[in-house]
This record gives sequence, C-alpha cells and structure tokens, in this order.
Amino acid sequence: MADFKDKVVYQIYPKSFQDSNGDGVGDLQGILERLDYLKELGVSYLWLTPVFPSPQKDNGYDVTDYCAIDPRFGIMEDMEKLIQESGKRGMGLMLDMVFNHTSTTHTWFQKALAGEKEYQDYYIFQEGSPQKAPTNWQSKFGGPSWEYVPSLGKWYLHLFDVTQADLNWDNPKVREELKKVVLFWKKKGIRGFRFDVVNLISKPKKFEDDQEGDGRRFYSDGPHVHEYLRELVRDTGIEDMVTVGEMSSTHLEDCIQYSTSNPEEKELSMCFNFHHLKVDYKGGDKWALMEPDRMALKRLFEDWQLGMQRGNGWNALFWCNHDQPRIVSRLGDEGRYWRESAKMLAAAIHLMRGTPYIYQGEEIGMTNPHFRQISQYRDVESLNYYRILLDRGKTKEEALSVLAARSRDNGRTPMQWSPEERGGFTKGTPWIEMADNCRAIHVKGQREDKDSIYSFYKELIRLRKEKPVISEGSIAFLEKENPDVLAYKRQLGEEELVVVNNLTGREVVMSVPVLKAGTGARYEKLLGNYEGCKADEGRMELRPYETVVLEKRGIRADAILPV
Ligand code: TEU
Repeated sequence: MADFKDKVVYQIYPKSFQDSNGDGVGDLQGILERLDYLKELGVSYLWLTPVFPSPQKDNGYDVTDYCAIDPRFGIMEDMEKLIQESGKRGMGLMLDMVFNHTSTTHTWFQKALAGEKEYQDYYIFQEGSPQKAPTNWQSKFGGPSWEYVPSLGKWYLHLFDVTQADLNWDNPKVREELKKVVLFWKKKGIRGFRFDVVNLISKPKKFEDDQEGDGRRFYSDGPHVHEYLRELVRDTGIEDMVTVGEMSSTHLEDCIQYSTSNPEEKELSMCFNFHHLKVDYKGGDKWALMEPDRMALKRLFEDWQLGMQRGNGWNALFWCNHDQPRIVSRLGDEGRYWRESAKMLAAAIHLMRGTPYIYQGEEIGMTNPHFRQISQYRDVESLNYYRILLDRGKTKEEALSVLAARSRDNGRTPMQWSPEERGGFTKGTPWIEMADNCRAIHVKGQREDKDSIYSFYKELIRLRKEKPVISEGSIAFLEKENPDVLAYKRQLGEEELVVVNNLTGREVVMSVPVLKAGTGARYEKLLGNYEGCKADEGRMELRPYETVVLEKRGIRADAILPV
C-alpha cells in the first residue's frame, strides 16, 4: 500500500512557479531552486502539471510526446535531477498523465491524418456528411466536440480543444502504448501519477445525440472505465504508487470503485471530484455568476465524505488548482479578513478524511489577479467563452467581470516569492501578468511570520503527520442544518477532534453538544486563527471566518470546557 494518508501533495504549475533563465516562463531548474522551500513547508509529494513537448494550446494538456521534456521547461537531465534532489529531501515527484487525448501534433494523429488506418483507430473517427456532426455534443471549452477532416471525409471527437483529439481506449494498441509511457516514467523514479480526466476515457459503443445536455452523461464514468484502469494499473505494477484520478462530472459510486483499497480490484489511490466547486455556478453554468450556496457546499462535503467512508474509498481534498479561481477570492475575503479566511478554508479541507492538495500560492493566500482587459488573458477556454458571452448578448464589461471571477487564468498567475518587481518569479517579462497585489502578498513576508497563512499551512501539514486521528480517523458531521458553519468530528479509538469553521464574515453562535458539561469529556484548543476560543456550556461564539480545532483530552468526572 502506498502511504498517502498522512501526507500532503503540493501542486506545481511549472509555467508559473519559478523562471530560472529570464524568458518569463517557469522551468525545471526553477523548481530545483525552490525545493528547500517545499521541504520546509513539509509536503511529501510534488505533482507537476505537464512538462512534455506541446504546442501549448492548452498549456501542456495537449501533449505531442509523452516521454520527453518540452525545451521551454528544460531537458531530460533536469527532470532526472529533480527526481533525485526531491528524493534527497524526502519528497516524491508525481507526473500528470494526459491519457484521454493527445495533441493533434502527436505523430499518432499526424499519421492518422495522412491516411494510415492503423492510426485512425487510435482516435475516434466517424464517417459522416460534412454538414452534420455525428452527435450534438459540446466541447468543454465551448463549441462542438467534433471536427471534420475533409481529406478523410471523417469527423474526429475532441471533448476539449479542437487540437486535443480523444484517444480510442477500446483499441488494445492504444492501451499498450499508454502503459509504455507509465513504465518509462516509473523507471526514471517517478513516485506517482495524476491522471487527467481519466473518467472520460471510455466512450459509448454507439454515438447518439444528447437531448438533455452536452453529451457528458454518455462518456463520464463510461462503460469500460473501471476495467481499463484496472488493466493499466495491473500491467504497469503501479498499485503501490500514489495515483490520483481527475474525475469530471463523476458519481460517488464510481469514485468508491476507482479508489477502493481492495487489492483485487485496485484502480487508483484517490479521486478528485469537482462538485463542491460548482456551488456558485448559477443553474450549473460556470459562466453565470451567483453567490456561493453554503448549504449546498456542506451537503456535498457530507455526501462525499460519508459516502467514501462507507465504501472505503479515498478523497483527494482540495480547493485550488490550475483550473480554478483562487479560493480566498471565491469563498473567503480578500480584504479585512484575508488572513483569517484563508486559514479557515485551509483547516476546513485539511482536517477532513482524505489526502490534502495545496496548489502553489495557496499557502500564502494568493488571490485572483483582477484582470480588466481581454488582452491580459491567455487561457483558451477564457478566450473562447469571452466570445461566446458576447454572442449571447453580454456587454464587454459584463463578459470581463464574468472572466475576472471564473477564468482559469485566475489560478495561473506567477508565484509571488518576494516584494521585488515581478515577484522574484522572473527577470524577464512573465508570460502572464502578476496579480496586482504581488508586492503585498509573497513568500518572503510570510516565511518568518509565525502568524502567517504560510505558517498555518505548515502547522496543518505537521499535525497530519503527527496525529493518526487526522489521517486515519472516521468523520461525522455536526451542526448539519446551519448554513454558516461547517463542523465535523474526527475519531480514532480514544482520540477525537472537533473542527468548527465559520464560513461567513459575521459573528455566529452555534451549539456544540459534545462540549456540554456532564458528558464527562474535556476538550482543549489545538489550533485556531484567533486568540483563545469563546466557548461556553455546549455553545460557541465564532468570530468572522473563525476556525477552531478542539482536541479531546480524556474523560474527567469534573469535566471542564475548552480554554
Ligand atoms: O481539466 C478537466 C476539466 O474538465 C476542467 O477542470 C476544465 O478546466 C473545466 O471543465 C473547464 O471549465 C483537465 C486539466 O486540469 C485542464 O487544465 C485541461 O485543460 C483539461 O483537463 C484537458 O486536458
């Protein structure tokens, strides 16, 4: 069994982490320079988003060659050194395997285009008239998900950009090719993998129009997905490595199956799902703004935490990644309670049942960059949707305000290392602008400060390693009907933690029955983001965005309440 329950994974978006050669693009040498910082933070695994050769239409998620390094990030020797140097510091590298699709510049696709039947079978080509796509499915980035190739008289499927052609996993040759890729990196000393949208790999036998939606119900957690994953894991012998699947529009029962600990049915160590990050999508539409629905957020956490516990599955816990706006801008407060809210959000996630992921910059409370012009955006999805929003009748200002809240570029601005110009990220011109607050929010200012967001994350990571109740304990939810508070109890034998989070910027009073005198238990504050803790007989007063973690210190006849 891979050990991942008491560990924390740190996600690096290499393009925006650290530039070493002044070209404005982060690189592998840059990551090497920052390994000591990551060691000090205490994380155990580093997940690198794709650094393989790519035309970068989708920032590396459009891969041309899975077994090489894109020159903009460095050379293979840099990767080998990174594996070695991370290992010396007790950290393992995880690579991002984009196996649902390749770039259309991949030789396989090029050969398919040149008419080689063998390679056409690597992808999902369908005969058809140029006037009518095989189905009405929509691409995740906007527009149709089929592209017509006149020279072949066929359409190919692309669930993402038109330059990202979906692979045909029903073809055993494709599965063999991808196993070779995993083995190549395993041999190099990679310690784990993140599999991109891996629950989309199995498409239905028959392609039909979706009368209700964009087609996703036909291919999300598709017909052979579990079988194909089991085969990949078995044939590459990665059962004992840390593996995480990114699951798009997934289902609980499937995630239980993906992450089951049963060795006979081994698929992955854990799953990302995104349901909790859609609670501010109006009518489920990412591009329609709405205040976050906190009750929905709580219910989703409850369903997934309790469901995965029941089924013995394992969650990847996260708020942020390179596709998401910054969480402090989204569910916290960028102003007065910036520090408090960033810490509360961290505690809320890190102390649940699962393995936490930290996305670069989250540990210092990085915010959205507040871009004001379309020229500041780089992401293909944002650029497409800007046009779509205008076509739908939005004004430029309206469309820009939607992007400022929802664009994936919100999470992609360069890491803020120091108050110098360009945040210590590069000596050149960054490929995407820095956030406007980069002189105020940076690693340098927080590293030595015991009260900083950074120090709080460090403490959460340390506690997880130290306390089995966090890594192994069971979870139960408290205060279920209160939309303002996310509260839960963790338990392992005699060990017990009560975690209480005020999700609002207001003072909130809540009842905590476990704290009632007469229950015989005694609790002490283990962690929080304010001085002390306002608790009284079975009742707590929470300050704006307050988080309090109480630890049971044993049973006493003269039970006293927390300090
Ligand atoms: O993302 C999958 C995915 O579906 C989303 O998170 C996507 O960004 C969202 O639907 C857009 O609204 C993964 C990668 O994380 C992402 O960066 C890639 O663009 C995508 O797959 C395609 O490889």
